[in-house]
Amino acid sequence: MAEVPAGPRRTILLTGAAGGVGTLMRGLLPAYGYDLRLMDLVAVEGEPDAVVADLNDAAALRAAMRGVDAVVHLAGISLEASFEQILHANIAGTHALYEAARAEGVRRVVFASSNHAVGATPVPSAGALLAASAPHRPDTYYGLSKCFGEDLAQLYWDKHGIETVSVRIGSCFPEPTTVRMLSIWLSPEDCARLFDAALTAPGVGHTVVYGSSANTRLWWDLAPARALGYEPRDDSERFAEKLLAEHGPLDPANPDHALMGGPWLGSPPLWPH
Ligand code: NAI
Ligand code: 15L
Repeated sequence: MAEVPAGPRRTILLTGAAGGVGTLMRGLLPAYGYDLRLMDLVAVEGEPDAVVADLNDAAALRAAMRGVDAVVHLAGISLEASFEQILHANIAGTHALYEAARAEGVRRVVFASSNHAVGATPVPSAGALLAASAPHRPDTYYGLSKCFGEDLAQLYWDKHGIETVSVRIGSCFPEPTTVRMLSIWLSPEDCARLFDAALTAPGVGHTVVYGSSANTRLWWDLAPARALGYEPRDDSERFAEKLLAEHGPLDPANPDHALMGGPWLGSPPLWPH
């Protein structure tokens, strides 16, 4: 259970509130002292006050942004799609979000980036950890949109002084369901801890961190996230025996296992050309 901080509650705009992570965060973030203003393209179950609008609806987004202390930006297409779909939701949509933040004087964004921004990077050899400073290496148009979002965040810090923590989330689900996820699982509770750290750490400028629990089979350097005050408490290892029995270990000779993003780069394509 989170310790509710002393002091006034803060109001956060949560985009993508109807989605998987949004639903988990709606349950967890209020205990950290946040009041949530919700927004999504689709209705949010049980939340009649949620703003139902496309990110590209500038007037609706500005109204939703007005008066909030910070934004947790989850909205967008969360898997591979056509370039046109990704362009609209993730690239134009994230630009619209930063424009609304600038116009409304909101100074802190937590951006849901993804491991697929570096998904074409080979899985690190045993014991090695990939740095957050590793070059972008997207495995999909989706991953490319997260590279764009990170660079956009850097631009809005350098040009407009809006701070962002870009969290390259691994797999944030109640449980890991593949052997790959044993390395990149971010438990919902650790996700809330990480978002809280990203919302409260002072002087972040634009910081890129990996979003993972303290997994025994971790692939990533969590030091930049820990520097924000993130202290992960979960480890996927308790699921390892069952998942390894079901799927077998990762095989570096299998192209679907060789890259951090899993099979997303590989053939056959995940979307029609
Ligand atoms: P999700 O697909 O369940 O939720 C995304 C939400 O965004 C949906 O409710 C959808 O209606 C909304 N949305 C889509 N296009 C929109 C638009 N144009 N305007 C307004 N809302 C729009 O995705 P999930 O799993 O909850 O992920 C949340 C965010 O975290 C996404 O940005 C995803 O790329 C990122 N992420 C998630 C990971 C995970 O393990 N769940 C891993 C890495 C990144
Ligand atoms: C992501 O970026 C996706 O949004 C999520 O649905 C998972 O597929 C995750 O990456 C992953 O790599 O497991």
